[in-house]
Amino acid sequence: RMTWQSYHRLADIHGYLDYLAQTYPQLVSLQTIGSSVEGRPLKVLKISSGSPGRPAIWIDGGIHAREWISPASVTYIINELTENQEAHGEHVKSVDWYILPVLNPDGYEYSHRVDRLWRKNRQVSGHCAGTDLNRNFGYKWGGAGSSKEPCKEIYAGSRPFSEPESAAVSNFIQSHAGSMKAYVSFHSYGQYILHPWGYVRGYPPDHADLSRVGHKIANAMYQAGGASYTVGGAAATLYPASGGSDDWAKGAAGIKYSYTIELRDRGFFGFILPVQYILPTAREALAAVKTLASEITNVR
Ligand code: 0X9
Ligand code: ZN
Repeated sequence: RMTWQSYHRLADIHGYLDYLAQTYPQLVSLQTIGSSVEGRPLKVLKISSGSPGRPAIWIDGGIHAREWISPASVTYIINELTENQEAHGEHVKSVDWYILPVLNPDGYEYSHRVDRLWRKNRQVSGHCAGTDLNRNFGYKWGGAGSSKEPCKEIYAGSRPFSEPESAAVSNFIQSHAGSMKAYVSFHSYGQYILHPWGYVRGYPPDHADLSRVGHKIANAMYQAGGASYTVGGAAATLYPASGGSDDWAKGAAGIKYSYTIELRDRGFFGFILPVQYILPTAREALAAVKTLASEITNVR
């Protein structure tokens, strides 16, 4: 049903999640954590093979509509952690995984139907549509690299968590705050492993840990798919941008290992990544989250 030889529409992705929940009820459960502006469900898949109280990892994809490789890679991760779990070792089984493959379903569908390069959600503000969900999180909201102008690509929204998509993610993660040990958001493009901070060119106190694990992730990704990823602070490496989900996960939710991973490529195809790159890129994404799992469980 699901393949990684083409980019799928939202209904296919959601249908695949429903199928997994029905097929593996002992391992997989599906929760709708909220609705988008246009009323589409925000579906989080939980993968858990054991008792409660274990460390958890949050993964999201598709914050930005046009970054199609992100939901494609996140659904590949889901496939491997469910239908092929035996191939991936103990650390994968000792973590609770919470995975939201399409955080911005309205934008994702709009990018399929109308405008391939659409980035934001589909909230209407005056004569323009769309809030940049990666400027709408409530940590250092409204600062550098965001805009108050609704027509801009980096419009931060009318207030922190003004958007139902970002608010739902924040409420859900906050309700699992104690167990959540890592936050990963998949974007494209550029081949970067970015850690906080994004709002300023500075680093949290445990910068050395974030950097060390970031380099481990980069090595694993290179082994898995052959692409090189650059590791660094988001603002220092890319550009300052406030109100990002990664900064919120670190600064407000207190999740130690918080990363934004910009998947392939380095700009030759950019957002319009040809389908033959889906599988190698998705293998890199899987290697990234497995590295995090082994790090937070100390199982090799
Ligand atoms: O600008 C963004 O939101 C991300 N890059 S993208 O090209 N996918 O739009 C980078 C976000 C990095 N994190 C923060 N600045 N907090
Ligand atoms: Zn993005």
